[in-house]
Amino acid sequence: MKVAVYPGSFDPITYGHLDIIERSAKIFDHVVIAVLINSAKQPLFTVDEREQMIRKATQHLKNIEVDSFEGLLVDYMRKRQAKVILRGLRAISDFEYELQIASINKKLSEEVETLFLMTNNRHSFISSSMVKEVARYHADIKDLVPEHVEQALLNKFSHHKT
Ligand code: COD
Repeated sequence: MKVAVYPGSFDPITYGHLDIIERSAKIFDHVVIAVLINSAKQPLFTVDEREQMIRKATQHLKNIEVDSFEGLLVDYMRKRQAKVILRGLRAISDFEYELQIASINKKLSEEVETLFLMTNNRHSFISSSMVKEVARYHADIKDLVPEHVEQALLNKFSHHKT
């Protein structure tokens, strides 16, 4: 069985992430979306909230699993007996960061390969941080995230008036 792991912060999941997930679900038998538990970072959504939002956004896909992990990604890969890390590439600015992560992971685990999918042009400008910034000021984000994610963002920022 061809298994891939798509790791990330997903704070929150966007249409950009979802596009990568839908396309990879056609290539692999099983895709694990792995949310990083990072105590050093201050995410907007808890890991549970992020997992739930991803589950809802991917409920139309049969071969998707949503999980979370703490520590090194290569250790999680070993635990899941998976060899392919999936990542998405948007602009050139992503390349340097992604090359660094892929190189470190290769150094830590020779058997792991990182596979990149190019962003869909329609979603190339979408990032979780940009979505949060826009939602904070109550601007329209309906083309950027699924409806339930939009609602969750509106709830988080409901106290914030521009
Ligand atoms: N179109 C296409 N791809 C997109 C889009 C879009 N619009 N938006 C995001 N993506 C891609 C990103 O480029 C990325 O590849 C992926 O989706 C996930 O993005 P994020 O922002 O949710 O996740 P990151 O980049 O914060 O994830 C970082 C990791 C969790 C993978 C990394 O920090 C990690 O592995 N940490 C564990 C510790 C570890 O092993 N460290 C050593 C390696 S750094």
